[in-house]
Amino acid sequence: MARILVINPNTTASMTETIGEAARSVAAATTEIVATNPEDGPVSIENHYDEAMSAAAMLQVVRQGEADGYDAFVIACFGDPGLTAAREVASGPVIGIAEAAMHAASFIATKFSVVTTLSRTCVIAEHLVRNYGMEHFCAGIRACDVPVLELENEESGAYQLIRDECLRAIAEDGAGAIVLGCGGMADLTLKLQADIGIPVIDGVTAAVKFAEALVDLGLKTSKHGDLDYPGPKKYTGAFSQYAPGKN
Ligand code: 2AL
Repeated sequence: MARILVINPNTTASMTETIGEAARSVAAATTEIVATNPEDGPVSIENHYDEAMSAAAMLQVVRQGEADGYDAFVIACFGDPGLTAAREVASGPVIGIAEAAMHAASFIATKFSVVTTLSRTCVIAEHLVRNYGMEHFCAGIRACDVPVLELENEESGAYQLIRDECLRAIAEDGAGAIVLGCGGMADLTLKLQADIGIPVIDGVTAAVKFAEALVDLGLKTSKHGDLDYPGPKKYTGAFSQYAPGKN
C-alpha cells in the first residue's frame, strides 16, 4: 500500500483534478493517490519567475506531506520546479514529471520530441534535457503556443495544435515517441497516441508508476550528502515561517 502525494505546483484546482484523474487511472489498486496544489502562487507556470515562486509554495506542501507520512511525491509541472529541494525535505522518493517522462521515453525509443505549451518554456525543457543527460535521446523541443490555462478551454483548438506539432515532430525530428510538456495535457495522452500512431508519454502517469516501483523496492531518497534534510536555520521576514529544520 503506497500513499503518493501528487502536487500540481500551480494553483488551478481544475488542473489538479485532471492531474489526479490521470494519476488514479494508472495507480495500482493498493495505491492511494492524493492530488493537491498550493494555495499561494501562480495559476500557471510559464516562465522562470513562475517556476521560482511556485517552487517555494510547493516545498511547503511537500513538508506537510512528509509530516502526514506520504510514501512518495510527484511534482506535476513539466519544469520540475524545486525538485532537488523537495528531495531534501522528503524521506520517500520525489519524482518530477519531466524526468519521469524523459526516462520512460528513453526506454522505448531512441529519439523523442517534447511538445510543450509556450515557446518561452522551451528553454526550461532544454535545461532539463541537459540536466538529466537526455541529449542523445531528445530530437526536438517544440511549442504549440497554447497558454497552460487554455488547455482547459475546449474552444481554444489546443488539441489540434498539439496534435499537429506532434505530427511535425515525427516528420521533421524523426521522433519515435512524444513527451508531453505540461501536466495539464495528461488527459490528452491516449487520444493523441491513437491519432498520431507513436507512443505518447505523459509525465504524471509515468511518475506515478516510477514512484510506486521505488516504494515497492523499498527505496527512499538518500540522506547521505546533498539530499540530507536542510539543517535548522533562521529565516527572516515573511519567510520566517518556512525556516527549515523542523522535519
Ligand atoms: C507547465 C505545467 O506542467 N504546469 C504549468 O502550470 N506549466 N508546463 C509548461 N511547459 O507550461
